[in-house]
Amino acid sequence: NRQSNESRGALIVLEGLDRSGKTSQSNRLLSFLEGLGFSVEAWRFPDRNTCVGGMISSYLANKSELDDHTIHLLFSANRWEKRSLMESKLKSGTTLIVDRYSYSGVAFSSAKGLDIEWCKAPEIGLLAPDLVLYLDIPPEKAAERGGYGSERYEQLEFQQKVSQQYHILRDPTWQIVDARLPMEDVEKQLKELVLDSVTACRKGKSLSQLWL
Ligand code: Z5A
Repeated sequence: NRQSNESRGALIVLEGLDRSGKTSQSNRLLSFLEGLGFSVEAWRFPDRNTCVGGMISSYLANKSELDDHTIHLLFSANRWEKRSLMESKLKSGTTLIVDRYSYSGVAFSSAKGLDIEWCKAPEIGLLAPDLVLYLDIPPEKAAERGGYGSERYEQLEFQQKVSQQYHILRDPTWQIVDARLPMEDVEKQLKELVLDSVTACRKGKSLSQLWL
């Protein structure tokens, strides 16, 4: 219905390798949009606060072992359990800045060798982002930033494979931003892109679904 579309929020997703700056930039975008008077929330996946999120968190911390397919489906389930809340927030006019989404799910699992189409399948029907911001950084450069932590996947060799999978997933609608630039320069570019997207959604751009 046109009236609710006119005031809907935008679904904005930040993607990129570990240490590419997603968390820093999503905080800055949150403050920026709040400052302009928009209703906005910052979300992240995995959402470690749900039961499924707890299983994911334990896996990432190397406290449990799971088959690659199983953990893939848990990451997906973690998005599905937030889908209806996501839709109602967007329809009521709240913009969501989301740190990692389905593309992380597909990139990380296919980097382990799982079939990419199999990885996409459980993501079908999730809400499609209005804007994907890819923070582009060579894995070697990202590794220089503060060093990796001790979580699973935080290794250069694996991040190189993830980077290749992100390249396969990219489509022309993604906005690729050079994440090697100083934080303020990245922020400036992101702000412009986000403002355009928020404006388009307020003007009636309709919500769509992933991978369809
Ligand atoms: N995963 C998955 O397998 N399947 C899925 O479906 C999903 C995720 C959703 C958890 O991610 C892991 O789960 C992740 C993918 C996998 N594994 N890995 N790798 P997470 O969200 O908990 O962790 P992360 O995304 O990797 O977050 P991060 O380490 O916090 O990175 P970040 O958010 O991109 O970067 P940051 O915290 O903003 O910045 C990192 C450092 O760089 C920090 O010291 C900054 O001050 C510095 N920085 C940032 N920007 C700059 C610039 N421009 N210049 C210089 N220094 C900078």
